[in-house]
Amino acid sequence: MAETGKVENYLKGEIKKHGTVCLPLIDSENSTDAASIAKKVEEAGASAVLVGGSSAIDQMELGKVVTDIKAAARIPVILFPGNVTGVSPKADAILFSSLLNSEDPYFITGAQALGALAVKKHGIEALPTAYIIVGEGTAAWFVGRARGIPFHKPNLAVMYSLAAQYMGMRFVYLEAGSGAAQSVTPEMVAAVRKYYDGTLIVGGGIKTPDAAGAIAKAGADVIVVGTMIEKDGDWQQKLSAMIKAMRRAR
Ligand code: 1GP
Repeated sequence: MAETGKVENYLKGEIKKHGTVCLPLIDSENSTDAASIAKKVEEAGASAVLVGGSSAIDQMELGKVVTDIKAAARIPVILFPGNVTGVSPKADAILFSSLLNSEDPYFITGAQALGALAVKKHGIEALPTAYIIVGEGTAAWFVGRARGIPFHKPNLAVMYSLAAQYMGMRFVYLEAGSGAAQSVTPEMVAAVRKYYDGTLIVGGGIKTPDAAGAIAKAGADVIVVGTMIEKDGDWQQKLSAMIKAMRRAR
């Protein structure tokens, strides 16, 4: 069995130090200036950057975004692939994810088999992740053919998360989807936290310090913030307030 790698150990250290950490998501399709965004998120206190998106398919663009971020910031770059096209050589790690509640085996094991050798060849550290989609109507839900877990059914998320743990997945990502009108509820996060022993990532629709604080308090180890960074001009201060709220919460 392979030992846990550098990025995983680094993340564990960050979580130990801060309680809940923030991984901002830079969408390789929508970011015109990934380097300056990465610098700003690093200054605001982010622990690493996620790069990807459920409908990102342009690998040249992705490669450029990863290279630009690496040149501008010191925090690790972690790929967040929506498909095999989400693998890119210069990244430090990848959320090697199985969309557990997809109805299409392609998103559970198919894309993973197709992408695995590229991950190996480029020496990217794989972080074994159960990707679980909550709610519906988002791009991740649509593209991944997910049977979204209803927001008010925390037990279903617990079942999937515990199954993920028993299958050896050291990360669970509860995803409401980018730009979701509603984020995963603190009740669902708390229910999963009670049973799941690995690193718990929560994302989708988290836009305010209060929302981030409540999810952190419920037991999220990592909070992903995407849309807030892409759209709002004055986002750096807001992100820094969200990160402070996460750290205070635990
Ligand atoms: C999406 O969870 C991430 O995959 C981030 O969501 O864009 O809504 O912050 P937002």
